[in-house]
Amino acid sequence: MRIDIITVMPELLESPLNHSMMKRAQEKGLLEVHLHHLRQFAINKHGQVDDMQYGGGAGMVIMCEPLSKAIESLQAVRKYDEVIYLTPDGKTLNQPMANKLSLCENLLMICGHYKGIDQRIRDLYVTLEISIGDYVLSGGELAAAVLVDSIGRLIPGVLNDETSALTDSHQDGLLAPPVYTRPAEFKNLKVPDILLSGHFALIEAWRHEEALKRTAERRPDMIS
Ligand code: 6GU
Repeated sequence: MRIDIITVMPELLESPLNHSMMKRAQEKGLLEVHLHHLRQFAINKHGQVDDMQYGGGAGMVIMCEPLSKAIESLQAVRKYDEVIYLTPDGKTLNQPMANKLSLCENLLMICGHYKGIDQRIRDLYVTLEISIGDYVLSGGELAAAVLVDSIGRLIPGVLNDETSALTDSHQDGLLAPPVYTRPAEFKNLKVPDILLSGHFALIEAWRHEEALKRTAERRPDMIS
């Protein structure tokens, strides 16, 4: 998969995308992430990419011209499965959306900043608007990093144990059960006996039971 990201703050994306799992995905050649600085497409030599909003009100808006140039220069080279705008008024990201996007070949992501981007860019180019939750971030970059991570780890071959994404919280509509590692006893707290029993079928049944219990307690909204 190839992901192109247009941003005014590429620095905010560099570290999260170049460590851990996303680093491995890229080293394995399974994921390519290309950052594009919107300033390259500024309207003047001062590097201007934003302006005051029509109708008045505080906050700058990212202008049509630089964004349109950036988007069209990328679309001239390849066809994108989705042009995604990261915005708090988008569709809230969930696991089914990440699963679906992980099957794409080419994604283009646009990070807003300040008050956002001119509505006409959304009307003309954007095919999908995504929010990562009901709270406000200073810009779309951290949200884009979250989105790339949630998608990138699902690309076949990225995770070490390919089955492990299947047992994530949310992947089967339930929260994940508790997990334990050595030692078998820590500060008087014991690992549940069943996990030491070696009975794989019983262990799976226990895990399912714990997942149900945890989901019912913490996220009753997820139990239909
Ligand atoms: Cl995608 N952008 C911003 N600026 N804030 C957010 C968000 C996105 N998702 C949740 N809050």
